[in-house]
Amino acid sequence: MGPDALRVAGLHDALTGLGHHVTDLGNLSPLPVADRCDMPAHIHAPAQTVGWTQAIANTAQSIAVGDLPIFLGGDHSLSLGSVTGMASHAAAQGKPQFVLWLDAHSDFHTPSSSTSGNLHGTPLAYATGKFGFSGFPPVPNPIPEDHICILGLRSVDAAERDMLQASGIRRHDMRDIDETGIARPLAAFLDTVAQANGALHVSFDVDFLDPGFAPAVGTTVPGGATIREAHLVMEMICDSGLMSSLDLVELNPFLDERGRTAQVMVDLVASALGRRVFDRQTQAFG
Ligand code: 6HN
Ligand code: MN
Ligand code: MN
Ligand code: MN
Repeated sequence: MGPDALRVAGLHDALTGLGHHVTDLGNLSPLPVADRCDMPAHIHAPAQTVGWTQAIANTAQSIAVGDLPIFLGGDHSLSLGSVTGMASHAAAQGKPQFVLWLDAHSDFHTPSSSTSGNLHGTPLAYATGKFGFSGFPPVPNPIPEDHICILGLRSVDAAERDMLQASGIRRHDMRDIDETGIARPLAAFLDTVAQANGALHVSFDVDFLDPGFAPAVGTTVPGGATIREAHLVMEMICDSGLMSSLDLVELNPFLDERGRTAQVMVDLVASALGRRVFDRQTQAFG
């Protein structure tokens, strides 16, 4: 239902209104997989998630060079496919892949460290290719840890803490953002991506936002980013010209209030893809 809520909220028209040519590939289907899959017993829907991971990674790799795919969710487990698929896409062009993770959570579990059994808590760990994900497709182009930046953290499980601590992932919790503003850590990361001439995948989990502005997500955590902080992130990403792919994930329209979370997400994508009040350099409107 998440992708349809984004469609109904006007994602297509918002982007065509900015001069972009938009193709909706429709809803994907998971590739058929075995009934069972070699994963810990507490993991939910392991075989289906493997099928989705393969389907989404294949689609990501098939995107024409220069096109910018937006993966609409749905569960954040879709990023097992989108991130690894886009990393292969970048590798085919000789470009290093970078990932900006906008989320209250670090999503850095392995299937065995996850206590909830929900695979939406695992995509970043999978994308690094460093951990055991038996039953899942191998990761041909793992993302180096220092190519990953998480912004918005305020809920990290004990096992994730230990693994994150031992990793080179850049991470900024809400306190960092309160103290320095969100622009400073983001600008530093964008600068790293630019220096490396990298491809930038942005994974936007609705729960990055404060639930007061964005209630339509199952894993709300109070104390998140404001609408203005999120727009600034998207505007800076736009100005950088670096974004090559985007996930919009975890939108659950059953939890929304008259579609307002979906509308916020559409407006944020518009900011990432060129909507402006006026140009900062020329001061020209439009
Ligand atoms: N998300 N750490 C919790 C878990 O169940 O592993 C929450 C994960 C949330 C997942 O943000 O997409
Ligand atoms: Mn989920
Ligand atoms: Mn989250
Ligand atoms: Mn997430």
